[in-house]
Amino acid sequence: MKAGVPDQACANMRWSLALLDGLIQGGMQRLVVSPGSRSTPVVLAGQRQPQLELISVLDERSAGFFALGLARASRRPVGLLCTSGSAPAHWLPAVIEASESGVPLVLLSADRPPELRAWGANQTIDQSRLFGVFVREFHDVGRPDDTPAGHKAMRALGGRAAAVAIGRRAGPVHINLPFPEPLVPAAGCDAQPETAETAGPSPLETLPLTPSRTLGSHPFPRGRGLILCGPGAHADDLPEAVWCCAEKLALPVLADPLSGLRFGRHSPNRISRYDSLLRNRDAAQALRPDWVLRFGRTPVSQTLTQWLRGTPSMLVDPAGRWHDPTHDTFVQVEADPLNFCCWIADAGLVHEDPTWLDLWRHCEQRIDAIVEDHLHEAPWCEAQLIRSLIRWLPASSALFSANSLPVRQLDTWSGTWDKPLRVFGNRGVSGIDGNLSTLAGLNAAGVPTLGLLGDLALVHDLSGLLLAPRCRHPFVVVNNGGGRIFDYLPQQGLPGLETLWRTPVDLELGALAGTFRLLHRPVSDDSGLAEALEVLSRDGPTGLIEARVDAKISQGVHLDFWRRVEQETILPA
Ligand SMILES: Cc1ncc(C[n+]2csc(CCOP(=O)(O)OP(=O)(O)O)c2C)c(N)n1
Repeated sequence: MKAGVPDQACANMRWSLALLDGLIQGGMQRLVVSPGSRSTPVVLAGQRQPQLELISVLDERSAGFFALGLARASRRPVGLLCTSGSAPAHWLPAVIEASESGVPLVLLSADRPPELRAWGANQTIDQSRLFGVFVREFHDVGRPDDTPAGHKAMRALGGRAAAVAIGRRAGPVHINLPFPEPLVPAAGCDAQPETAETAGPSPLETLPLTPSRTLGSHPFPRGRGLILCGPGAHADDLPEAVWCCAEKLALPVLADPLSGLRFGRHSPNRISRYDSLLRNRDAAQALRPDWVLRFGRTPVSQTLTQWLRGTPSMLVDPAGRWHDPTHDTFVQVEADPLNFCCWIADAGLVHEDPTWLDLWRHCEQRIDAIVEDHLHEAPWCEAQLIRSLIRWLPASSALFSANSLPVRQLDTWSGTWDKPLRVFGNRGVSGIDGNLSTLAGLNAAGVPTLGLLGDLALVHDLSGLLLAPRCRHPFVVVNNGGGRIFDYLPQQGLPGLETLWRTPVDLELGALAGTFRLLHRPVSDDSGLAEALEVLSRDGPTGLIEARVDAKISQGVHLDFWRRVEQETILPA
């Protein structure tokens, strides 16, 4: 091999080693291999895994049923490996049997890289979703990513595949592995399996657990922990269980705006200012936890997700979903969060450290104070708007936030309130589509909900205006000249920002509202807002409040605020 040319074959093998690491940690001890060329990187990786037995079977059909027998008897995930083309198709009858009888098989099909598919390359077919409904999960992993992050993702995938295969709905899992040539490494490729030391802190282990099954014997993380509640359709009684658990164990609870925990019963453990707080370097350093207990989906705050990257996390989800884009879950608990909270509060596994909670509380209060101070002077923008809307909303009513800046600004500015309020948002895929129609649906279901939408989100769902009369509260459209989120993203300096990303719309919102027989009030300060809320709630049909925000001024308010947080002393003296 020429000096300086990366050895693709060695990269393929390291990639495969990471996958096998995860599978072995998840309990796989045997891999049934049918001979072929494209699958070579996995065979070479398997030869270097002392804990893995490789068993060779020529005919893939027979290999499939043989693996089925191994898995049935051992009740462990058993791997199958073959080359590309018709080879994996021969597994199908065994896969069907495994699916119907819940036997844990992990199907590793080697493949050509994507650029060779559908171009007449030899022994190449479309292998994606080859086993249709007969596998619990299918993953097409793409070209090998020979970086630490790529290896971490592969290890996590191996752990997950094993966990799913033996999970509540046990059965086969299919992973398709495209390998570019060359497949046999040059001499000097020293790829080795990870050890506990070299693999880094995560994932230590990935298993589907229920408290009754294995958690009692599972090593619980040591040191300082925190609870993170992301967006989620949580049960109404979850907040109380989280507060009881957190208060008993002196753990801070980072409450996403859509978690259901920012509003309602006061708890000294409730933290909402993390997105701002973490912009201060000293605070971000001092507040770093050793472990995280997570409920719900990935939080709105990207700052938080990035900061937690690499921190071992315990993910609790009643349906066993894997909301873990940073691959840091070391144990995935398939359990009802409420039961889990009660269990962990009583299990005595967490060492209480009140100074840890005090530190978080101090920092939260510091940011509260900086917010008050900053907004006292700052020109009117979404920050004051959001706080005024929350203040105005009657207890037990609801707020729906559209995606893009509204939900992020809600995250930044809401703070916490003892008044019970429900907060909704479409964070499943974070679309700006259908936001007004969703708001109307919430209201039509009997939950009086105030909406907060960007101007593009409104335009995207114009026909939602037909449903707006079903709303029991006004809805607020932030008219700031298009998709202003891009002013905060790396695209902001690009030529064509205005026409290709920001895409401003010049809307006469009064006329638009009139066309749909909705009332309209333009506002640009708090007193105008108060009057509009009062008039639109009093006078029968609901209406559209147009919050006229100067995007440049608003961005100035936000950037100045973050700069202040960065520069001020946040930590206690
Ligand atoms: C259906 C859909 N299309 C495109 C996007 C990408 N996108 C995210 S934010 C955004 C701009 C939204 O602008 P606006 O609603 O005015 O909110 P602002 O950023 O100004 O707060 C776009 C186009 C998306 N999330 N969903």
